[in-house]
Amino acid sequence: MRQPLIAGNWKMNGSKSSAEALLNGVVAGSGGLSKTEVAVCVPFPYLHLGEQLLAGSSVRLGAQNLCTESGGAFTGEVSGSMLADFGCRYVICGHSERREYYGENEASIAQKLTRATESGLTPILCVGETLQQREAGEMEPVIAAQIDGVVERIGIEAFAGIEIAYEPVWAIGTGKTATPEQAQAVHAYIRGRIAALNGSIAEKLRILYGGSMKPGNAAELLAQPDIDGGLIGGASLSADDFLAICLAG
Ligand code: 3PY
Repeated sequence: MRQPLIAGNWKMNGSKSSAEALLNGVVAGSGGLSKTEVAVCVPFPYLHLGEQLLAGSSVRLGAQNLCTESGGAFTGEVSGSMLADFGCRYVICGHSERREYYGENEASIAQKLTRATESGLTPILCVGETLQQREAGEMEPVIAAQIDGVVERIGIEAFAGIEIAYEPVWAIGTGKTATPEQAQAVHAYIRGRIAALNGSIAEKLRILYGGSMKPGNAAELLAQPDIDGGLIGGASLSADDFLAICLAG
């Protein structure tokens, strides 16, 4: 039995005061959420606030990125151990926005996954196809390459400490959502790909759905057998919407 994980991905949104209000709102509403694990992945400058305001609650703190290196002369970068120092449990790796705008690829993502687990963090590895790839019938080979390119670098055993998020790029920030059946089919494909290498890791692996998950569609998506939670973009910026999704899990 996999406990659902609902993780908010705030992206580059908010201010000190809105972050404070949102963190307080999530904590205030999280009391009754024993069935679902809840996390918020905040921008780096708000990690300290997150550490302080989430203390004593069951809501976990996460970040949205980390450096490929563990420390040293890498101006502007943030290491896994720094994130751990601020009480982070999770870190998102390889989000499609980072693949598209910052040139992340399987080699750099694999390094980030290693740095994250070395620092005691649980990475959330994002995979997903573009609309063009889906329409060209390339969804499966694209997802397979994203998974295999990491597995061949870090080994399948590392997936015992990793969460995967399937985020169809065409559903990110567009308001379009994969239907529960479309999402379930890809989640089952991902689990099958991992199962071919290690059945027990695949069985325990949490595969989250991301891509315009909101209160209105969360229950149906989360009811699918291979959907083990959500990585929530826009809807995680409202405590009420985010908590409604957490309750649907
Ligand atoms: C979205 O739902 O927009 C996301 O990108 C979640 O990571």
